[in-house]
Amino acid sequence: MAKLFFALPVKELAPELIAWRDQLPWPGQPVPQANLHLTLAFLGEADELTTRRLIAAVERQHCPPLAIRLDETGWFSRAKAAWIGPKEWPNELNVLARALRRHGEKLRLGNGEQGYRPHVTLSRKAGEAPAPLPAPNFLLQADEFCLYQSISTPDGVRYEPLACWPLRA
Ligand code: 3AM
Repeated sequence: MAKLFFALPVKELAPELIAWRDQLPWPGQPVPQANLHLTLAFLGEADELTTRRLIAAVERQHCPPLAIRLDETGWFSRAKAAWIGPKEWPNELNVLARALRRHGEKLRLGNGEQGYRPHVTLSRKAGEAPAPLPAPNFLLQADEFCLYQSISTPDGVRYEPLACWPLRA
């Protein structure tokens, strides 16, 4: 079994986000640079056959490249995750996230959550929200999305891309 989720990789922007976070009194335990991503859909545990079926189904998924401005911070109090995210975002991002969630649901994957709030988690175990100022201003230009496997190791969690698909106009 593999613990799966779809996300946009953050890639070139990741070092900038880390440098920005690390010069602030940011709450919680910092997420390592290699783990930064913008989740599209959480799928949970899947066996190998289901994973292969999911990858085959997603081949036909279409989405244009996405430009997402990360211009606010936030905090999920229950998950204790402090994040950076967009105030507004292209509707194509909602459409892609919903389509990927549905691909999962057809294979009985996912957690049934309906709402979607794009964000890049910068720390976990955060007991309070990050300060709203200084407001961030980064542009995430996404040209692909990936299916990731979440792997627990003695050094913490690691996310391994199993398959990626281009975002094309
Ligand atoms: O980086 P974020 O927080 O957006 O929070 C987990 C992380 O997303 C989320 O999946 C991503 C990779 O682990 N996640 C983990 N367990 C989850 C669950 N049960 C979950 N999201 C929803 N329900």
